[in-house]
Amino acid sequence: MVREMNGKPIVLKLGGSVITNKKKPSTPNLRAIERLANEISQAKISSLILVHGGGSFGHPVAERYSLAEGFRDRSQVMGFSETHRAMTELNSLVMEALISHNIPAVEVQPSSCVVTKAGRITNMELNPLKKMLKMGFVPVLYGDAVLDSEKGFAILSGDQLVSSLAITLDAKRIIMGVDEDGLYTADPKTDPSAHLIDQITLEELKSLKHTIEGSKATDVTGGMLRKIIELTLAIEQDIQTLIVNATKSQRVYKALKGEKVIGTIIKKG
Ligand code: IP8
Repeated sequence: MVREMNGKPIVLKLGGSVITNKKKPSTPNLRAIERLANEISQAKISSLILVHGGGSFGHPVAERYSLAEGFRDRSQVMGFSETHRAMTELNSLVMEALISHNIPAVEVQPSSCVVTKAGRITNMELNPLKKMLKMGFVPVLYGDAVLDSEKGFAILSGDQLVSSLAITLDAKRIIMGVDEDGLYTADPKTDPSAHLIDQITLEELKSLKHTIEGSKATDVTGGMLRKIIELTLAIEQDIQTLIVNATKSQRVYKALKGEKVIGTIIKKG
């Protein structure tokens, strides 16, 4: 009889800007990957799904071939292969670090198990992943180039994967490891009155979104908000989402353990 692990999974996203150097093409941040693998290992979570972003691996290649716009000409087919290859290259560095820290990680390639329609997931083969979780494995997914029933192909973000997996598998919570401390009331780089938000409801988030869009904020808030909007569907299902700075030591560890940590909690209400 095989012993099966139970409990709702935690879905952890490691942002591309955390695990790569976004300014240099195809440059991993090996120190960050190593430190995060150690934190994840120390946290000893019984049911965990990891998703990582593309950073300087997937994005520049996908952009060069305009993959996000869908199929237009044959040259993009090679671009699809190259984008996926760039992502598997980054993924193998993540896998190596996780396994060397004794985490039973197994990669799940989105390009092989997901189909989107106009960029949104419509089909995902989840049987192997569910079985992996039951057996105590840690499935590792990533943003990827995928086949799309309307556009030919699409770029599937890690954020959409996080939201979709959390809903389908009824996750305990979502942890978004990014390169900022959390959500701010305004852009902290340009507005001295900006402060970090500890907790926010979806309703409050909507009014914040208006403020920020109105003020044409830069990536610090605007980029983050776009990310959060992707997670709204999961939060609406009562899946608590926590944003933490994964570039800072012990934040992901504390978030995984459910300890008090600097960051932003987003709740349904
Ligand atoms: O960094 C996109 O994933 P993200 C991955 O989570 C690719 O947005 C292939 C560009």
